[in-house]
Formats: sequence, structure tokens, C-alpha cells
Amino acid sequence: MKKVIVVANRLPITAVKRSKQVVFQPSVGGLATGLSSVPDLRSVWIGWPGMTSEKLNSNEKEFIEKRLAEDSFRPVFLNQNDLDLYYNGFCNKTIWPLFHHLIQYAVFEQRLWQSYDRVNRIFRDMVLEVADPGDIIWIHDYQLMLLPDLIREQLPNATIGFFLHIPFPSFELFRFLPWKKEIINGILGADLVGFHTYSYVKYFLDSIRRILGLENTYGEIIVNNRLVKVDSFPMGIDYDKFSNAATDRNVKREISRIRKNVGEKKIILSVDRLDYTKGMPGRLEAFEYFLENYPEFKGKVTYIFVAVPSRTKVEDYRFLKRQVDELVGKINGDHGTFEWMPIWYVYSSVSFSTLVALYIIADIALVTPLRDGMNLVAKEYIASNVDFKGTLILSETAGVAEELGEAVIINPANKVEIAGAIYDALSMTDKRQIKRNKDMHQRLQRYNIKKWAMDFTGTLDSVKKMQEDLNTKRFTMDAKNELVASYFASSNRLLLLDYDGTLVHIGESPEKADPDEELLRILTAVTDNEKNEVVILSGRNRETLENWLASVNLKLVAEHGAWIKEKEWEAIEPPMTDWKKEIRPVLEMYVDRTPGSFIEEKDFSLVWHYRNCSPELAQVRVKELKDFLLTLVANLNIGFIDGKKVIEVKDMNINKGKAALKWITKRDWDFVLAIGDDCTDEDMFSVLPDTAYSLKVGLGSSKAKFNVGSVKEVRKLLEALA
Ligand code: GDG
Repeated sequence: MKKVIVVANRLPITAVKRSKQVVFQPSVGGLATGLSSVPDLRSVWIGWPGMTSEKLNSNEKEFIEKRLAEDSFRPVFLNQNDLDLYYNGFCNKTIWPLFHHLIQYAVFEQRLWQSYDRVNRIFRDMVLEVADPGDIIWIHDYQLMLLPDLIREQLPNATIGFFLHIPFPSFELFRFLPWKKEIINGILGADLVGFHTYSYVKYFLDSIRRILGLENTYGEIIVNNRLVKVDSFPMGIDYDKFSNAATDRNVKREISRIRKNVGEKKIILSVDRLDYTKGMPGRLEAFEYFLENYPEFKGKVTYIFVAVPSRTKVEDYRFLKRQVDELVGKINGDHGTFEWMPIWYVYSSVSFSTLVALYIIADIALVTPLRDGMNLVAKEYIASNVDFKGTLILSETAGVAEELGEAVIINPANKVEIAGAIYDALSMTDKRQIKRNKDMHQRLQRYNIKKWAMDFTGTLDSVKKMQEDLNTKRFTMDAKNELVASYFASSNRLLLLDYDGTLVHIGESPEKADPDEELLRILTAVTDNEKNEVVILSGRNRETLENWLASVNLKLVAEHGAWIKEKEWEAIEPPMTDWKKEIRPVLEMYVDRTPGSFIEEKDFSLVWHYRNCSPELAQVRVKELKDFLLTLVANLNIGFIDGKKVIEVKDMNINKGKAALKWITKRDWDFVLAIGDDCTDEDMFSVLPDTAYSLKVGLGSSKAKFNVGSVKEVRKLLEALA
């Protein structure tokens, strides 16, 4: 039976020695807590058990293996040298700081890199031992970025997903990594690459473009003839576990215990691993600034500061510990009294019950990382407070801020702003807090950890299906040669070409899709041949096509077939636009509710663009909008196109198929070629004669006979016909 193999640096439980006995305890950290609550998905988990080989004799190793096997965990044993150079070295002194944009902490050393490479191969060997054909191999995080490709080399057809839990850096920082090409190639061994946010997706795709010269179409890239998809999957939490905790007996007991000690004071809480990315010194300084500038709160507020020991072998972390100790000491010394200690500093991990009790009792959660892949603490705080009370103060530089926009968003480098936010939060009326928290709460409930994991593995399945489709309909060299031969054997040829995504690559700014010199040269050469009639069929408006393509002798179709130009522009149908006044207010409402989206008005259609929005939010809104439009289309005789990051509402009678037919029926062509990339081009493919050649750019099912990988390939083909 097909199984899911989760591969991560650490197992969800850690082996430790207590009085010479090996015992096990849960691992702390976002990945372990998150994934361990999705048991249905965890058939086998491969990872390091937390103790180096030197500390274990062979009996103990065997004991660990046996005990872990009961939970389908497979340990990868690492020695002290690996731990120093790979884990404490390359992972935490090179990748961690660089990927968090804190390059001043990063070291670049060949021997650390070599160890990283070696350990990734050790993990590969364990995966090869465990994997059977058809299994899903899901690799996690920055410690194992070479692993996808190392496995791919050995198992070319394996189903591999890779998820990065930390940020991916902008190219301007990533370019400093001496092994950047190896890292990118390593990750691209996966079929699906996931990040928490769309910004990291963009940075990753940008690096691929700059380093490997590979373009993507909406996150799909062809790597060595294989489709790889890159997308964002914002990790959720085990919502039920946190939202049900308020009624748990142990949690209630903890709440009373803490309340007894703190009294009626307001509580500010922060919980993080002691890590320089979490912005702890800045946060403490902001708290100090708050006490100095809002002295009326002295004696009335307690800051519970939980710092979980982390990476204590790395010098930068030890330095941070000293810095935090000093700051806490100074603030308590300067402001504390016999009756009141401003900061309760806990340098250890706490039990789950204590953690949730703290979440529930805290009036403010102060989550101010300098940079954070996601930050689950912020989500857990909101989910635990089922009465929707409490204020979340959140860094704009944490991945989670893209999702929890209703939190009080601050700049972690601005202590004045943070202190002001604390003051506002302590003075905020319950009503405002409740409204904000309720909205966030509902989203966390919807997109929980299970949904996240199912979403990722479901997408991975669909990528495999797309790869299969592509393989059966791939535009091979033989197919290309046959097309070119047929072209040269004919004298009466019709070429029907879509523009965006077919002749030009659509990047993040579609308004900048004007033709480059190469394209104009190719189009001129093809149209100059008098045996050819070349038509561009586009969704763009007349003015744009005119401006961009006036220098070439082309026939044009604008607005998906609403306008046709042989010599002058003509409307294909009498305009019917009465429906616009009903639809426009609806789309405007969606613009208001979906930051980053906008409306484009064309002569015969209205288009809602959502490419700049948070993908998760957009997904929800698209579904709502489509459901709503479905109730209107019959009455108004309109249809809508669910295009690439757009919903276009238009007159039903207008489509590229009708426009294409006008040319197809015009003459007895002995060669017809149609090329397009999105669903609007399917109308064109469906009216072609059987003998026609048709190509879809990109992957996925299509009525076209073949799939081609990219705009580059289309241009090469047209060049061969020129
Ligand atoms: C990485 C990325 C990303 C913490 N202290 C205690 C404790 N925890 C639990 C929290 C939470 C988790 O550990 C911490 O998760 P974060 O997301 O805040 O941070 P990282 O460990 O840095 O995680 C991060 C994450 O991976 C997931 O992809 O969000 O950006 O850096 O679940 O509850 N749990 C208990 N006692 C503690 O003292 N019981």
C-alpha cells in the first residue's frame, strides 16, 4: 500500500539519557508540533533522534530503533562531527541567518558545506531503504535541501514534495551563497515545492530565473523535461487542540496558579525559542520604552517572557542569551519594586498545559520576530482564546502577518511603535478586539493543519497527473519535425496565435508584456511570407494590440473575439453591455474585501484581477464570486472565464472560437496551426479542423493536440517556420 514518508532533520520525539537510561520526550518546534497532529498522513517518519552516535552503544541504538519502530519512526544516526559541521554549522550558521536576511551572522565555509552534502546523502540512503514505488516522499526544511535531487537521481519517477518552513531570501541575499546553484538544483529535484507565503515563492522563482535561466508560468517550471510546481501553502495549526484546551482540567489549574501569582495585573506574553531572528532584545527595549513613557502602567502589568533554550552550542546563541539576561536584569532592576517585578523571565520550555494557560490568560501576545517563516505561536494564541479576547501584536516581517492582517501589525525595529501598540492594546475596548480576533479565528479553523497537509499532498498528486498528461502529449522533436515538414509542403497557411503566455512570458506585471525585439523580428519574418496569414487572438483591448503590434502585418482579434481587424476594427456582434451596471458593483465589493485586487474594464467585459492578493484569501474569494456569478449568468446572458488569476465576466456570444471560425472558413487552407495557453484558447482549439496542428503552452489537459513547455519553445518553432 502506498505510504507517505515524512523526512525531516528531527523526529517528533527526542531520545535523551536520564540516569544512564535512554528515554523519550516530545521535540519542541513548529514542524514537530504541527505534523505530529496529522497522524493519517504519517506512515513513516525519518529523522535524527536527538543523540549523537558517540553517546550510544550498540544495544542502546538497537533499543532506540525498536522503540521508534513502534511509531513507524526511522532514526538516522549522526555523529558529533556531523552535528558540529552540518547541523550547528551549515544549517544554523550559514542557511538559517542568510535565509532570515541576517547575513551578518552567516559564515561561508567549505567544510561545513561538505558536511551538509554528506549528511543529506545519509538521509538519502535511509529514504532509499524505506521507499517503495508509488510512495509519497515529503521532505521538510532547510536542513535537507539537497535531498530531493539526490533521491531523484536514484528514483527518477519518485513522487517528491519539498516544504521550506523558513523564509526564502530575496535574490540580492541568496546570491551571496557560494553553493546557491547546488541548493536550487537540489530543491528542484522535487515535483512540488511549497513555502508559507507567496513572497517566498516569488523570491525562489526569481532566483531560479536568475541562476538557472528557467522561466515559470504561474509557478510551473520545466526542469530537465519534468514539470515542477512551486506554490504557497500557509501552514495551519491543530485548531481543535488549542480551541478545546480552555475546558481542560490541567489548563484550568494552570490558569488559577498563574493568576494567583500575578494577581489582577494585565499580562503581556511572549514565547519563542531563544533565537536572534525572534527579535527579543528589540522587544525588551520596546517594553522598557513603554514603562518609561506610559508610567501609569507601572505595577499594573507583568510581562511573562518565555525563552526556550535553542542551539546552545552556537556562539551567537550564547551571546544572545547573555544579552537577554542583561536586558531583563536591567529592566527589572531599574523599574521593579518590592511588590512588583516587571518581567517574569522563564528560560526553559513549558508544558502544553502551561503554554495554553499562558495564551488564555495573556491580555497581549507580543510576537515581534525580525523575520519568521510563519510563526505558529501567533496562530495558537488566537485559536486558544475562544472568547475572542486578547490582542495580538505582530511583526510585519513574520510570514503569518500576510494571513493575520487584523492583528496589530508593527515594525519590529520600531520600539516607539511597539510601545504605542502595547498602550493601545491595554486601552482598547473589548469590542474592537473581539471583532478582529473573530475573523482571524474563523480562518484558522478553516485552514487548519490537516487542511494544510491535505492541500499539499493533494497538489502533489495533481502535479504527478499533469506530468503524465504532459508525457503523453509532449511536443517531441519528431512531432515538431512532422509539423515543420507539413508547413513547408503547403502554400496556403493559417496561423492562429494567442499573445500573453504564448508569445510573451507573463511575469508579475502583465502591463509590461509588450513585444521585445526578438518577437517582433520573428513575427515579421513569418508574416512577410505571402503564403501565410497570421492572426493574433488576444483578450487584450484594441488600443494595446494596436500600440504593441502596429509594425507587423498581422490580423488582430481583441477582447477574446469582440473586435476583429483585417483592415479596420469591426465589432463581431452588436455590443451588449447592459449587464455591466449590475456586475460592476459586485466586483467593486470584491475589490474592497480582497486587498490587492482590481477591476479592468473592457468594451465587452469586466475583469477582476487578483494576482497581487494573498493566494489563500484569493482562493476563498474566487469561490464565493463564482458561486455568486452562477446565480446571475442565466438571467443576464453573460458568462465568465476563470482565467489565470482573473475572473472575466463577458457577453456569452463572444469567444475566440467564433473569431477563429471567421478565418478558418474564409479559405481552403492546407495548413492550420493554433497556439494558446489558457482556457480562452480552448474555444479556438475546439473549432479547428481535424488536420490542424494545435499546441497548448504549459501543462494540464487541453483540446490541443500537443503541450509545449514554454514561450521559448513556441518562439523557436515560429523561427523554424520563418
Ligand atoms: C519554524 C519556523 C514556522 C515553543 N515553546 C514551547 C512550545 N513551543 C511550540 C509552539 C509552536 C512551536 O513550538 C514554535 O513554532 P514557531 O512557528 O513559532 O517557530 P519555530 O520553532 O522557529 O519554527 C517558523 C515553523 O517552523 C513551522 O513551519 O512557523 O517560522 O521558524 O507550536 O507552541 N511548546 C511547548 N512548550 C514550550 O515551551 N509545549
